[in-house]
Amino acid sequence: MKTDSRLVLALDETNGEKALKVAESVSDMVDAIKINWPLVLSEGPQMITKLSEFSEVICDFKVADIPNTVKLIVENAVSRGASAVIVHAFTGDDSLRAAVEAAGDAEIFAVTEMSHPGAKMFTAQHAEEMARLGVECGAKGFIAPATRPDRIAAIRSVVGDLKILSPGVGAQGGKASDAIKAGATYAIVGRAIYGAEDPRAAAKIFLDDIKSI
Ligand code: OMP
Repeated sequence: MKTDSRLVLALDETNGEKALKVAESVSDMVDAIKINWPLVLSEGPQMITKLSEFSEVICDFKVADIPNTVKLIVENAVSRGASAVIVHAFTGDDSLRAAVEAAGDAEIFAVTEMSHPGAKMFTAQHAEEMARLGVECGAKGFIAPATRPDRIAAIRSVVGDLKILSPGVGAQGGKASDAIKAGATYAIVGRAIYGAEDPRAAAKIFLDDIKSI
């Protein structure tokens, strides 16, 4: 995945036509488009292939299952054109290794600490451990919260040069430049871009913020 703009669009728009319109309008401004269950359940997994025609696609399926099921999901996503798949790390080493193996040349990104307040109950308490496990198992990137930049810095100290993708920018209150300054490789932005009246103008605001560092 390129690191030109360091911005990733979280395309959780559930109307396929609108989603494609937003994606096309900002595809030259983002390094990747992240697709999650809302769009896949509304418009079908063929959205992965459609979007992959003009952007790298990250399948944010937060896979959390036994190794065989993880393998089947990751293989399917990659065969449809995904460049990366997001999986949970709390499932342990066997499931993580199965994901990495199934991904082949595509990348596996592992969730460490989530961005919402409830994350403090469980994922935050084991975030560094999960990041360490992800490194050992071959994950190429990690999800860490833009809502708590100090936690991005903590995860950065564990994962070395590997990628960190930070959601929670915009609608959840985080700031892209703060996340990047703390060590994120990419800031992930959803509603604040796809929900804006002019998604391209909205994306430009985040790009300018990142460039201001
Ligand atoms: P907005 O809050 O609309 O910017 O969207 C954030 C996107 O990032 C959504 O697709 C979330 O599912 C995703 N996300 C989080 O918000 N927090 C996390 O801890 C992890 C993710 C993720 O894995 O991308």
